[in-house]
Amino acid sequence: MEGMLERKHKLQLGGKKAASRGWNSYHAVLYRHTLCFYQDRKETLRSSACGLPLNLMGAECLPFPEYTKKPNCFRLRLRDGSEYLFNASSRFMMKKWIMKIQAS
Ligand code: I3P
Repeated sequence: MEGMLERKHKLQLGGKKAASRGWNSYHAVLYRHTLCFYQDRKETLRSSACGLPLNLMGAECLPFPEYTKKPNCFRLRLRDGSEYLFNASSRFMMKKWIMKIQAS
């Protein structure tokens, strides 16, 4: 699965507050056990990713309605203690991303 996602890095490795916690938009691509980010769709063809892929093994992914500044937020907690918030383009896409990430 792939598509546009807004991303906020909340906690870094070990659960410490991430240094840069603003929102950014990416073209996200879900491979088997990893989630990768690109500036836009054409960068996927060049394999030119933004940052390291997120390892989804042992991760937890759930809706995050507690975050009220964006409408379709979900939270991804990785096994290494880091945490990301994502905002999808619609409620339908949010549910689809969560389902696919949980199944990865
Ligand atoms: C962050 C930016 C984020 C904000 C975050 C700020 O500042 O304003 O939008 O998250 O708040 O630290 P900067 O751009 O200087 O990194 P929210 O929109 O979720 O509030 P935070 O420290 O509460 O994560």
